[in-house]
Amino acid sequence: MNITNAFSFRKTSLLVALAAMSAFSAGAAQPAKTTGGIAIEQAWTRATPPNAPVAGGFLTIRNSGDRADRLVSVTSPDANSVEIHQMTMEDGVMRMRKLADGLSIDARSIVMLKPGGYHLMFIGPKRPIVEGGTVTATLRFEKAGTREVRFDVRALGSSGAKPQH
Ligand SMILES: [Cu+2]
Repeated sequence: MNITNAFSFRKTSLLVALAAMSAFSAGAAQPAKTTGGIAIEQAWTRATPPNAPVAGGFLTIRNSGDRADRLVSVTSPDANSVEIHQMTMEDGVMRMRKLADGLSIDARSIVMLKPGGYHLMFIGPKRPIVEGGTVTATLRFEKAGTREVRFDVRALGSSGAKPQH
């Protein structure tokens, strides 16, 4: 590349270099975070009353890769089990059902798990879930492998609908 080209393409080259550097450093430091293009954002749960049998888990799953993936299972040291649920309206009643085959994440898509939609269900919390605390879980994806996720506990609040299991 001669000097003129070097100057013309300096910005592009810089961007390419930065992209290469960030890809390299991310890959070197945190290989699990980039594999499969799956990233987890904004994980939270709600404080529960004492002895509540379940607690919802909400988060955003971003798939920046060009292949679909699937959230297949979730485990947590803070609950007896964790299920992947979908909330649906049946005969005018909000109901939750377990997604036995997990939750598919299309290539280059964002799936939000939120109140009233898809969510995680912490079954049998092993300790009180209190505001300001955290709940941890391991999400396992079919292709991207596992992700350790920390859910921030927000205030006990109503989202309106009282779902039935
Ligand atoms: Cu549920």
